Amino acid sequence: EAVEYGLDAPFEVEYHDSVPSTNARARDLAASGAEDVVVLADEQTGGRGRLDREWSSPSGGVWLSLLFRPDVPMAQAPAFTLAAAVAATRAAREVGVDAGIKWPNDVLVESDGDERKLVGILTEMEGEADRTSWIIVGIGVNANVGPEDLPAEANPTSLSAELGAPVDRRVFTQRLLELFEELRQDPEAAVAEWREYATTLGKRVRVETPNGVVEGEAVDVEFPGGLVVDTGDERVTVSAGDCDHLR
Ligand code: BTX
Repeated sequence: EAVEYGLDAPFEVEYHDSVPSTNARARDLAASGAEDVVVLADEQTGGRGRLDREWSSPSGGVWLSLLFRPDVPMAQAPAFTLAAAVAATRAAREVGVDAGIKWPNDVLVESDGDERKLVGILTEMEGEADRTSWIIVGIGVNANVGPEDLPAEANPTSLSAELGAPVDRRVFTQRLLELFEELRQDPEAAVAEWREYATTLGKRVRVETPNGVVEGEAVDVEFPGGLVVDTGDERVTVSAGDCDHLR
């Protein structure tokens, strides 16, 4: 099912029927000086998650990467990951899928304690401490894909599986980009909005950080991307960048 995107997006759109990875393509574009581009694909043959994990990207999904050059220090970059999670959650809710965010970057559908993964987000960046050269926010939405085409061990779901019918990917993608555009103008507000959709707050978490394990109740998020954990003795802020594993 090829898609005629014809998006009216706040970004220049580069569409591929099939590409190894939209993030990799966006990195090439970044190296050639581009900005405000969205690379979009129907299928990825080498989609990537964090830590070089595979991200399965069959035809029918919304696999996209946004390349932009925000005028912020690199330390603020995690806020754009949270903004992307908020945009994806809102777009999913607008089509009727009750998504929530598991800190920092998983968008899930939760029911009866079962968490099904709907969206993955991978942010890459380059620059110096006080100046960001570019940021690439890769967003992978399982839109019109059957869960049987996704890795079962990840407990995946898709918009079409939740709704029992396919979504219009052009409309969904357009809305996702509009929402992200709005949120990226005000990353502090995006982080504040993140709280509304968080499935993590109020829960016990165990975060593996480079400085050891932090365990306690997740009580808040802080700009640009910290999760505040109450360990019982103290409040510790762990950064989105440090966290690979949240339980
Ligand atoms: P992550 O490291 O949090 O999650 C990767 C893990 O998720 C995999 O190890 C696997 O268990 C599971 N998984 C793989 N594919 C899927 C899927 N389609 N649905 C649900 N679970 C899955 C998350 O990384 C970040 C993913 C970003 C993907 C986008 S797509 C556009 C852009 N291009 C690219 O190569 N990556 C990004």
